[in-house]
Amino acid sequence: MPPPPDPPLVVDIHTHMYPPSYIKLLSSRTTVPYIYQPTETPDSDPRLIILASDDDPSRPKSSRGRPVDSTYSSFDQKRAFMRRHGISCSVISLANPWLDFLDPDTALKTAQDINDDLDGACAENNNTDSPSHDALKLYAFGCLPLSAPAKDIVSEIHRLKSLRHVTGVIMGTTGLGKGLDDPALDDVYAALSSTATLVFLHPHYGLPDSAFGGPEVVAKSGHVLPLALGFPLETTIAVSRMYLSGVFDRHPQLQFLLAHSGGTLPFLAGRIESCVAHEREFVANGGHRQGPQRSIWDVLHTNIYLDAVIYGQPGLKAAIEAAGSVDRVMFGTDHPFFPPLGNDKEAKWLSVESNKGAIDGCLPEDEAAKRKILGGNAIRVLGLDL
Ligand code: 5CU
Ligand code: ZN
Repeated sequence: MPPPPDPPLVVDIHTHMYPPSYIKLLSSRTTVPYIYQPTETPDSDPRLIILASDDDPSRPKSSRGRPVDSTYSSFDQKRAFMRRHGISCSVISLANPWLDFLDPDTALKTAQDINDDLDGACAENNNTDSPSHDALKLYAFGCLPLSAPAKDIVSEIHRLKSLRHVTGVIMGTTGLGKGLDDPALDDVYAALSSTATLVFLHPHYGLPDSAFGGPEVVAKSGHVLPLALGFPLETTIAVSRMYLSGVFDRHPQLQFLLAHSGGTLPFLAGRIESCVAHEREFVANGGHRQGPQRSIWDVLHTNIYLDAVIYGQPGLKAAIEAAGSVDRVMFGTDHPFFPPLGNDKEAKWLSVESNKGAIDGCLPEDEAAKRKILGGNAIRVLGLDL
């Protein structure tokens, strides 16, 4: 009998942290995004108030947003989570809203400090000479000072190449403030392309409350509407705008990894393609505007990777299909968001189990494909040394 195969290497490419320096920054603020330490109950966890809908003035601050405990900032807790779920390597990223809210003057220095902190923490973790070293590996996506002048953003993109444990960047959908189809981003896209820097695109702003019937309707189900629908649609709209405005025509080398399996893009790509083919505004159909030059499927298969953070088989099947192959989909957990809500501190996280379950369910007979999604693709694409 052949020996049983080694267990797959599991790499988590969607796992966040607010490093201690960032917690300090949020704690120093009183407007969104901010961290509120309840003074009335000093022993309770501080509150994380980062979404516009979190800051509901009809509620006391001590119950706005969500509790933010040490899982958000502790590397020990990250490792404990990895051990519990059989994760060999995590590519950590600053969680939303990154540095979008900073003054242009402070953005570059803050980004440099946070990126150095993340790289340093990964280096310390991965140091095999350290007495506390274990087999778990950490890498990071850096953050960009997007409110700073474009030249500073470009300089940080280049500097990040010298940080050994930084394997790409995370960013939101606002770009320089006007979205990712803003022509002013061309120098940034050129720098990302020329340095072969992978961009992990992640939502934060969702949709306005009015899309859901107003703030009263949103409040009735807490975070469900903004997170379940607002986040994925934000990603879908951002990438569709990039596509329609020709970003991928002008920058054919760009590489984006889309959070939450690309929102609804895998499901809607065919409809986008059809609407483009019938749009009279576009030159190809007799109009005056250039319109996208490439098929959206070509962009999906060449410029885009999708994470597997979709919590179910139908969504994951659509992601694999839209990505064009199992080679362009990567496992993630979204830790520390969506923690178990019971008292069992050792409980497995539903988010991890449902994402792993979807991979097993979609590819029941294909061990090689499962291994690619669980870790092989991340190792190859991000050049991880595991
Ligand atoms: O679903 C997610 O990715 C998240 C996230 O990253 N940040 C957040 O505030 N909620 C959910
Ligand atoms: Zn996330």
